[in-house]
Amino acid sequence: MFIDQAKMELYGGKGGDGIVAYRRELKVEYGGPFGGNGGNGGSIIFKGTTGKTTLLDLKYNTVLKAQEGEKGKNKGMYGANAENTYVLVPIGTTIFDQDTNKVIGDITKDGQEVVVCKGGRGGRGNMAFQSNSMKCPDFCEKGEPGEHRYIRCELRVLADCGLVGFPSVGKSTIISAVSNARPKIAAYHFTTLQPNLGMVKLDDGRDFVMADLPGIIEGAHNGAGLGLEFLRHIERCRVIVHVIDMAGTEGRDPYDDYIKINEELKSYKMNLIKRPQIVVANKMDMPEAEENLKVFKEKTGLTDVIAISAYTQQNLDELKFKIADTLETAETFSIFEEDEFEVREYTYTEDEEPFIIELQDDGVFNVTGAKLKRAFDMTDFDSETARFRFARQLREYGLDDALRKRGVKNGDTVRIFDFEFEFIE
Ligand SMILES: Nc1nc2c(ncn2[C@@H]2O[C@H](COP(=O)(O)OP(=O)(O)OP(=O)(O)O)[C@@H](O)[C@H]2O)c(=O)[nH]1
Ligand SMILES: [Mg+2]
Repeated sequence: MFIDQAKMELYGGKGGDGIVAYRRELKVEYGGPFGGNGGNGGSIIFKGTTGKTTLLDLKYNTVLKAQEGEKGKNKGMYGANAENTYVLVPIGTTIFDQDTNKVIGDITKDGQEVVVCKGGRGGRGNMAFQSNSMKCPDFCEKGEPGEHRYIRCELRVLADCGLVGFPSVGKSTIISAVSNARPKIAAYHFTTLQPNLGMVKLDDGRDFVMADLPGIIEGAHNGAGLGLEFLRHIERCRVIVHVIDMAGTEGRDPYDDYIKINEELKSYKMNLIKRPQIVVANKMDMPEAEENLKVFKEKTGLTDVIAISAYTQQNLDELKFKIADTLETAETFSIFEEDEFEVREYTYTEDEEPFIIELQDDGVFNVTGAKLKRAFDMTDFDSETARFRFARQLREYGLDDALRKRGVKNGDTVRIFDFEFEFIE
């Protein structure tokens, strides 16, 4: 089964918790803190491979969780960092953030890696908090939670050129005549339901990848037939090979077909009509073809139409050379603009609000915010010292002042995630 879209929910691994421990050595007189840091949680990394051609595997693994970091250990030893989780995807896979629609990564090379969901940092053990002012800390940090995100993967085959045209014009016959690809060929429409790639090798040593694409019909850019699904696969092709049934089998009019397909290419979002296009007149073995080609050239004004018969394998070399030559000067491009990629910041900038205060209907002041959540999640509320430290962090962030400004008075209730407390001046 060919699957070229998949949605997933990803969880980066939580960092391991730090621990509280003390020195208990025979010859060390005053035992100090000795609890080590937790290990970092595993990240989820997508990696391109030539060994895959569809996103089928992702369909069965819609929720993925990376491993947690190991807890810190005694004697100041760090917990082990968790292994990263790798997801192998075919070349040509784009990973989008489902919430923002931004591109997280576009995989166009074998072995290319994209960190899609980061694991959390390990929490610090009590040894890490030792300082001149705090000789023996009795608290530790919990591991940072990993990222959580919803993503969407889309596959657009990576080929140098793509065969485009109405159904049954002979696209699959052409690719099987010039490359190692062996797609199904038949006299009914939409024989090809998925893109097939073939490697075309020339006698002069050049080679390129050709994609046999499913047939396009009028209105495809609006989703007619199998429309957009297929047009998407043309996006990465640097050269478009426009195939026309010059015999006009099934009562087709070659000129009409040519105009309609170009209309679709023009209407599709990437303005595919601007790509270098090679026009191929196929089925030239048929009696009507010669006359039709003459009329076609007159009507279009085109002079360099490549006339072939895929069936009797006529003139295929000319076609191969024409494609190879055109590819030499065709632009290479990224199909995404720079501003379509997400810009990630793992450290918070100075001016970002560390928290948001909202007065709720029940009279409680609710405090939320990404930075605050992180500090909250990493606090071990069982430890009194850790609780004090959290309170101090809040003061450093300026929460006290902000609450006062927001009109919080002595005795009012303030809620921070799961915790409620009374505001006391
Ligand atoms: N006479 C003749 N018939 C051809 C030629 N090329 C293809 N055909 C026939 O045209 C029919 C359709 O060929 P396909 O290669 O399956 O066409 P396609 O464009 O891939 O069609 P879809 O996959 O449905 O879009 C088959 O019956 C082929 O044998 C040719 O050069 N001459
Ligand atoms: Mg086909």
